[in-house]
Amino acid sequence: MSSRRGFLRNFLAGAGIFASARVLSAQDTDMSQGMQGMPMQEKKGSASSGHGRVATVPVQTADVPDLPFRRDGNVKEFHLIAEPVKQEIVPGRVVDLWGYNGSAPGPTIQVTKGDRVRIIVDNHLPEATSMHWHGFEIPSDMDGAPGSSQDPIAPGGRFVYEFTLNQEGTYFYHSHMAMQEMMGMIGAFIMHPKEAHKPAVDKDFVIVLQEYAILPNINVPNSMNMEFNWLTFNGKSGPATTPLIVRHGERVRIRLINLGMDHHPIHLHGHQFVVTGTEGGRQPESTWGPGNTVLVGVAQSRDVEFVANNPGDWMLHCHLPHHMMNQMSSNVGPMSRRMAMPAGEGMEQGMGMLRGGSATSRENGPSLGRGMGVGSTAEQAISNSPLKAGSAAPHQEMPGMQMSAPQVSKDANSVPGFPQDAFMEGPMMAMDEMVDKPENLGLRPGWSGFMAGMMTFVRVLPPDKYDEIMKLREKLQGKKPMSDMPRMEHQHE
Ligand SMILES: [Cu+2]
Repeated sequence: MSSRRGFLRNFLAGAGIFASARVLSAQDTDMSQGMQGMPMQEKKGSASSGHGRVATVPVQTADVPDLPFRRDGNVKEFHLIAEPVKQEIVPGRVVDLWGYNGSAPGPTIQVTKGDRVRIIVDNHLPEATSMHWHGFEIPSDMDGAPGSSQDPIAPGGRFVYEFTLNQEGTYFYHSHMAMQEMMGMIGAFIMHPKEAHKPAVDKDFVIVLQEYAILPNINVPNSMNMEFNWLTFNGKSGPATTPLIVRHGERVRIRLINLGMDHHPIHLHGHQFVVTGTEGGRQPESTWGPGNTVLVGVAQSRDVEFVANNPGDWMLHCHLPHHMMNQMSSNVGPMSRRMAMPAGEGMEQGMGMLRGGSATSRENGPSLGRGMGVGSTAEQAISNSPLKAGSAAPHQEMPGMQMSAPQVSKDANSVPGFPQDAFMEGPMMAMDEMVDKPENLGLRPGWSGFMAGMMTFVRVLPPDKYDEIMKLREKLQGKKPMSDMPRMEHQHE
């Protein structure tokens, strides 16, 4: 278990794994007032085994803070600031996104059905923005549709929204400016029921799915691109995503929210789940059927629930192969490849439209029909070609990465199809220590070499391992771990 030492070192060095914006998490805020006097619940076994009315548990959004609120009479007042954000999506890759309150996705808002809420939105962007409340049944002039329900919020401007919420489910807020959506501007807005749905869950997680097109030599997403090379869960790509930690036997809900250009089939290993909710709220139990992959379309949310009855470290990931990669482009480059033919140089070559030469000529060759965008620029003109001699371990100079040799057979270069365009999975990509944190404690050494893009774990742990991780997390965060927070008490107004 060398990982603990590495973790502490990273933590002390301010590795930024917990760098969580300028907002406090829910338990530091007014939310805690509602919990005073409630005993910390000793949770053994599943909440669903109880009977009678059960309060809800707050959601946990790994790597994303909760938005605190201020109470003003019977109104919960939130303050959202639209602004540029610097975000480290994997160690060493800091990108310039746009988000809210220092985070992209923005902080998670949690309210209870019946709440009156006021949300002050300040625009600190260099251009106008809008704030749309996706799926909310609220007055039209509160809808945040730019041009129709209100004027856009000017740079430096403010708009104050106020409404009463009589819905329950997994909702979200987002900029209604299309290009801003592709810069990160979305956040979860969870409307809890007054008492928990049955069967009640012990853990309730939120994952926001996003995607960005960020060329290797720049930090700003290209919001016009149609292809994406950075795929994130809660603003992090694997292996920097934070695993969801559950006790063996608990009932778990995972709320998935998607805002991007692609639909994501999210797959869980080792369990069957049921879809219990959509972006429109709770689904009746008669519609629940077993599955292990749920397609989360653009602008949709899906709630899945399961009993974590199978101990282990189970992958949870988008199943689109390209969404399990990082920095995806057909440029692995001269580091590991011999010079080869250029990739697609423009739209015509990218779409396979020939204007001159033959399909197999040096000028066209494998560049034909390879698509546009990230992988197609002539400056990064490398695609399928044999690996350089000795390139099995050419990367020792990359700091922090473990970089052991990939497993490649001696005659690999004679096998059609080898090497693949993007040969970037395996031990040479491992960086366990760089992404060390309590939630990763005890994972199999080298695990990080196989986690990229929209990938994380659901770790179903026996009580002692669970407690060990929670204690470590508590110590390092200096507060009660979210997962052991008491159930929410609701004000009935
Ligand atoms: Cu996907």
